[in-house]
Amino acid sequence: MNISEYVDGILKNNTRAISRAISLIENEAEESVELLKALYPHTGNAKLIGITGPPGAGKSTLTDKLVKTIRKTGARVGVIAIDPTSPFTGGAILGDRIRMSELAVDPGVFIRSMGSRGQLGGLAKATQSAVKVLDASGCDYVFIETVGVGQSEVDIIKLADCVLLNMIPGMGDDIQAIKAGIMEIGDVFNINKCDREGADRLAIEIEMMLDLKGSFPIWRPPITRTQANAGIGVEDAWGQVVEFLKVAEESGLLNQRRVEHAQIEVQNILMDIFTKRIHNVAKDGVLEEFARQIVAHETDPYTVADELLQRM
Ligand SMILES: Nc1nc2c(ncn2[C@@H]2O[C@H](COP(=O)(O)OP(=O)(O)OP(=O)(O)O)[C@@H](O)[C@H]2O)c(=O)[nH]1
Ligand SMILES: [Mg+2]
Repeated sequence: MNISEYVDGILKNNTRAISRAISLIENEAEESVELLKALYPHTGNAKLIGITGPPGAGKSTLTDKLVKTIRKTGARVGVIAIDPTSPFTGGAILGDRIRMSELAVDPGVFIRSMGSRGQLGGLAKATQSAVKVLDASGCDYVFIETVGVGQSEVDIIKLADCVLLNMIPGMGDDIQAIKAGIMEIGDVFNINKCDREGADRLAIEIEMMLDLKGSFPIWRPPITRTQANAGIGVEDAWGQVVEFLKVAEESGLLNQRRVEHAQIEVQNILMDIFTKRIHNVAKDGVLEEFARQIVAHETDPYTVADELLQRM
């Protein structure tokens, strides 16, 4: 497929073209940049919803139910699940596939899981690009599911238009750890597994945390409650997401966020370009030779850095 065939296929919501385009992005194929440039004018319609929370909180189950709720309105949905790096969750990924298999046959839904890459900013950049493909293909909503632990996951979730933070009762001290990272970025706090004890207590803790954070001139994150596996409370949780998006759009918050996200995107792209250039200029033993000279005090690291910069 050449670039215009890709673009054509994606705009026509051709599943194969979409899949292959996302693979190009994941593999950092050279054509992917041309493709993304060509797709950009066709993006901007989809709302990007980040779903995060601790491992096993029911993120995938909730996403599955949310997608079914949205599909009743006829809107089209994309889902990108970021594979957790932890080997312990390996089984859950398989679980996701089975759980979401009903959705997989719905032509109005596209589901894709993406693997974590080692590179700094690499996964966030790849995710942002994959979202563009789905956006251009006509999705009205794109979900990104990540486990809310680790900086790279938080970095991805920060790129969403709306963050739905999924918590569970009885997390005990875990909530402290989670607070530090992702509590800051929730637009809607959902307490899932409300069939378990401790939902009221968790709700009080979240409210207290929000009180400490101070004033919310535009939007105070509401707390919703679900029992995702039974489909209970899902419509209400979605209702709050929709309400947030409406408020964010009308107040200019959404646009402001997207401006911030575009800045991060450009920085990630630049970082990537420079990382590759550094890698290129330092290969074939060039860097090692300079390192020997540094250790022998024939030169110094700063002079070498200047010299290599000239060659980039
Ligand atoms: N009791 C109870 N179990 C639930 C509820 N929602 C989901 N589960 C179960 O919790 C388990 C984990 O659900 P997942 O949806 O895979 O959770 P996840 O957050 O996506 O998990 P990871 O992606 O591995 O972090 C599954 O066995 C679900 O059936 C709920 O409301 N109550
Ligand atoms: Mg999951």
